[in-house]
Amino acid sequence: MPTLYFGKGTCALASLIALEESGLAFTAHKLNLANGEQRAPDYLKINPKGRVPALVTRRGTITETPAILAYVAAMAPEAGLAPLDDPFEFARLQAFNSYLCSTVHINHAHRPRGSRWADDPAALEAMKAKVPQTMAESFALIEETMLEGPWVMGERYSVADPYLFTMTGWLPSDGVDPARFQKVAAHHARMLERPAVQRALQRESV
Ligand SMILES: N[C@@H](CCC(=O)N[C@@H](CS)C(=O)NCC(=O)O)C(=O)O
Repeated sequence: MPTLYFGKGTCALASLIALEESGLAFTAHKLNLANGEQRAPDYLKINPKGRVPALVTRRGTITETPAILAYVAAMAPEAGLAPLDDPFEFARLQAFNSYLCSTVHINHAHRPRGSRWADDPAALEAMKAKVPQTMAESFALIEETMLEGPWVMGERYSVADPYLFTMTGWLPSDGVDPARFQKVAAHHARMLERPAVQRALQRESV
């Protein structure tokens, strides 16, 4: 049975929701990131990157959210979480998830994790100050050109939806009002109605 290592309020929520949606049996192990548990020697043996999520399977550990989401979808084809039989549609799904991972998440990280890129206090402040702008620009692009509705990929729910839901949840703390983006806000509300999302949020909160 796979084990997902996650932390509250992190990008690992997307993987947690996907696992809940998949119907696969899994266990979830919560790390306290504020206490630095992601850098504890035992966890670094699991994921030398010192980050969450990490999905431990009997064949080895998978890191990086888009990879975990694609793996979960492929391991549970009956759940229909990705267009596995259509290479073009699958590539579109991966393009969306890659954008969240490589651009939106990095925009966000400039607020709480600026020390990855600079030590100068003025540079750290400048990075933080830019986050409302970069997050809003990315979400405007998602709203206008990517989110088809009602789900990211149109009528078909996929693993892109928990990932978007997770990043939308970061907007208020990044200084962006989600209500500015009508489709994104409606998507977030729709996601909150799903039992799998509620179960994942419950796992985060205990
Ligand atoms: N590219 C990775 C990013 C993973 C990542 O940065 N996770 C954050 C939480 S959202 C983390 O573990 N941060 C802990 C730290 O930086 O110490 C992914 O998409 O899975």
